Amino acid sequence: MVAAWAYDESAPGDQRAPHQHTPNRPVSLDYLAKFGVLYYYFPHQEDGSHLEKIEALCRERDYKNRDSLTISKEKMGDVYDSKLKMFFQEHIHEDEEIRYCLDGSGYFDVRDPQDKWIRVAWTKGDCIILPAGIYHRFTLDESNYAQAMRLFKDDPKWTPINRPGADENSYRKEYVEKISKLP
Ligand code: KMT
Ligand code: NI
Repeated sequence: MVAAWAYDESAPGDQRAPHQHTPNRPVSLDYLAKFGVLYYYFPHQEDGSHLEKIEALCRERDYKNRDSLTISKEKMGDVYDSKLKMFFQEHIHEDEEIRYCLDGSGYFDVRDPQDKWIRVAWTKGDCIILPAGIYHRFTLDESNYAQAMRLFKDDPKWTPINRPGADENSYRKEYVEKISKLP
């Protein structure tokens, strides 16, 4: 299941290492929800009932399209390194990013309202929703393998808009405005 913590920029290891402070500084799901990062857990069931829960979420939040993506050297071949590099560039989207973990694991890093990185461990059964306009990035962890179901609204705006360069984006501004009003 999901766990989140403050990301230690000075911790050793490359992007796939956990980068926890010593001692670790855990972050709660309630804190993430305050700035729009939502989390659902649909554990894998042999009878496939986890997929029905995803269907229900899609109806509730109006997600009409989906695909699945395997992130591994074996599946991606020549584009593996460049894709991973792209996922780890800090960026926003003009729509929600919804990712259900079908298998494997990875890390989503999200910027909190103080612009600090929070690392969210994402493993099989975890569904994370990032709001439009939040700065984030993704990396595999040391297992080097993840299979993601990507859920989209019907008109997906999936181009990553990298930082810097996204600060003036209207979806970014709208998001900043929203979090500036937090209690
Ligand atoms: C994104 O936009 O950051 C991604 O789609 C990451 C790959 S899906 C686990
Ligand atoms: Ni993204």
